[in-house]
Amino acid sequence: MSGAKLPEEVYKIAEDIKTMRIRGAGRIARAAAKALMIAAEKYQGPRSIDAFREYMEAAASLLKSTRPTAVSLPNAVNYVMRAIREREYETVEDAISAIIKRAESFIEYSKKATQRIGEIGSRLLQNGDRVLTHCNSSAALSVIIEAWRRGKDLEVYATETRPKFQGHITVTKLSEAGLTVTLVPDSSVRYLMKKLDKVVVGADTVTANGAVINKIGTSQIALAAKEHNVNFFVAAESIKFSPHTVIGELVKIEERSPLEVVPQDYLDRNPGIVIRNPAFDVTPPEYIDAIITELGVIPPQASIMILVEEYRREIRDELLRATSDIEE
Ligand code: RUB
Repeated sequence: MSGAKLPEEVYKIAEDIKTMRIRGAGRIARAAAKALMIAAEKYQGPRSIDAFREYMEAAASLLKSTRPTAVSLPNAVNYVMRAIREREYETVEDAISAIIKRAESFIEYSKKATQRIGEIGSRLLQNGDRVLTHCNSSAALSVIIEAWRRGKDLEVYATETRPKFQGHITVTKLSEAGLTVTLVPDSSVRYLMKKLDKVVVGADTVTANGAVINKIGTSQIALAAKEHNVNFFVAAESIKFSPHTVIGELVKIEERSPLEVVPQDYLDRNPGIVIRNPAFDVTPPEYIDAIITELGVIPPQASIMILVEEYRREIRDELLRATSDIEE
């Protein structure tokens, strides 16, 4: 054990992700990359590469443990950590700058990818469209806001997104950008669907078979959209695609505290009532018309192509890991 302690800022970012002060799969990923950068910059431990690696791996595990569902988090951490997992360095200083460089390039790529999704996805919206979005997704908002900037007059509906009300962030962002927006209860979606033209949502994880894991309630919206022949689009950067799912690994759905649903005194008064608070759900590919990525628009069934293109090495490692378990 190198013994070097992680800087306070790293614990703070980890805590902010856990408690959702930093939230949304893209922002979580960038915050994790930034935390690794800070950890590297502030390293005060022994000047041995092994000690530095051990210290950075501790930071990586801490960050990965904060929230379980968005694959953008481990993807970001693994992308940055590859700087020291796969290369040898003469000095700790060289290893530190390699981490910083990779973290910076990840953050820059991720921001540009969200912008590019807006440019690509804006073409899927038409003048006069009534568009519904759910929760608060930077990628989905990038599509809607870019379409509006390009002169398309849109009527936007946003769900409240109980229990954490991320829909309020969405309506504020849209109205600050100049759009007219209507906030609606989550339970009104099927009633309203007949008046809508398109749905655009984000993703926390996209699996190898094209299923999309996003904020709880997304799959109900997709179901209602299918019923009413309303296009259902997902906006997701390639960092949301999960290499683990290529070997059939299931995505863990986060269960959050009942206190996000009811106050403590309700729990105290009703000890016999169980409260569940699953934070995400799975929308099967059959309910999704297209996934808008920074690399282009794909049918969900083509998700494996993004994975093979972008995560070849991770997939190889996953397959090796899976078969070595069998051989043991
Ligand atoms: C956020 C959520 C968002 C995705 C995509 O959930 O489900 O739709 O993370 O967001 P939470 P983005 O609020 O629990 O983090 O496009 O910004 O990455």
